[in-house]
Amino acid sequence: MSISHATIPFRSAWLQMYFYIMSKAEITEPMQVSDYRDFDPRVLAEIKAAKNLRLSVLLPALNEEATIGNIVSIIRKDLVENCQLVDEIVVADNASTDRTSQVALEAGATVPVLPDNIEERFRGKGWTLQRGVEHCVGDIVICVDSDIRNFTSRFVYGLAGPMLADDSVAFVKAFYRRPMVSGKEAIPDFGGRVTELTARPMLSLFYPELARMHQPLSGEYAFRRCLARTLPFWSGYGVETGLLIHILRRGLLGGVAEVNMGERIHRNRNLRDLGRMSFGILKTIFAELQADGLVSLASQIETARIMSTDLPSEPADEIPQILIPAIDTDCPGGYHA
Ligand SMILES: Nc1nc2c(ncn2[C@@H]2O[C@H](COP(=O)(O)OP(=O)(O)O)[C@@H](O)[C@H]2O)c(=O)[nH]1
Ligand SMILES: [Mg+2]
Repeated sequence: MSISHATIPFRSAWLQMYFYIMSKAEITEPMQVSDYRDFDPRVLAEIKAAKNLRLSVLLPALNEEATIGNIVSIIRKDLVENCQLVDEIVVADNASTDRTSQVALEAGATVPVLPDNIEERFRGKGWTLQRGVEHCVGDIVICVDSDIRNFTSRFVYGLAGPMLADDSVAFVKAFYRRPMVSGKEAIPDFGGRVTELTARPMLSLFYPELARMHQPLSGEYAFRRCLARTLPFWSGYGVETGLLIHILRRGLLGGVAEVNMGERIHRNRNLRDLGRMSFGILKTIFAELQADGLVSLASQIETARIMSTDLPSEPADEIPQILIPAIDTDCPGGYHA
């Protein structure tokens, strides 16, 4: 059958409309949302065994001796000894100067020596996490921040739940209520300032699918290891934002699920620290926007953060950050970098 010339533009217009509708469908399609209470760790351990999968917990840590021991001990007791959901607990210690490594080892974690493969100024949270991923042997890797004060094993089995229940889920993100704790006082819903004042407005402007997520910056998430190994990692604070943008760009948002963890309390930072974090996240988003061709900057952006109190003669606050390439370009799970 011959196709008349007249039908070609007609067909491509329909195709364009189809792709337009499909791209909008991805935007409006709500993400799969569950609650940690939907899952029972013993049942999950059975599913994991039946599917012949292994599960790693990865805890990035920088000077967390106050909380890391408790977190590792709870995971060991609840999810290694009481049921065999977790196969390894890896603490990626970013050259802590306190007893983080010793405490983690004593509590039963593996603490690999991280390689000396990058300039020291780029060894931030993202670099630490990616080095941890490189070490993990599990088919599923569950990342959990190690400064959580109200930690229970729900943070681990809650994230494992959607992944074990549904083979098409490749990335699971935690969300929670975030009180701000000061001394003995807890102010409800005052945490998450960088999320609401920096990340969400920027994501709303440029990546609305991600702005709809409950907690795009949460430090607790699970991925299939082969996906984690084919994603690039921003070396510092932009790591969570960058991972989501790369997942979106690769058309994998349909494999993302969210899980409600109730309430999470961690170390609340002062405004100066939150400003540094916001600066890092803004730099990440601008770099990704340029890569997506969504903005084009006429000149190089500044690399240092300036405070109103800084004198012109003082060195500005450098917040170095680079995008570290993926560990692998390809993986058997079908994710291609
Ligand atoms: N800030 C920071 N945290 C790191 C680094 N390496 C590992 N981490 C760990 O990353 C997690 C999140 O860091 P945190 O400062 O609490 O970030 P926040 O929760 O976004 O305020 C914690 O478990 C840190 O110990 C690093 O170089 N800088
Ligand atoms: Mg924290």
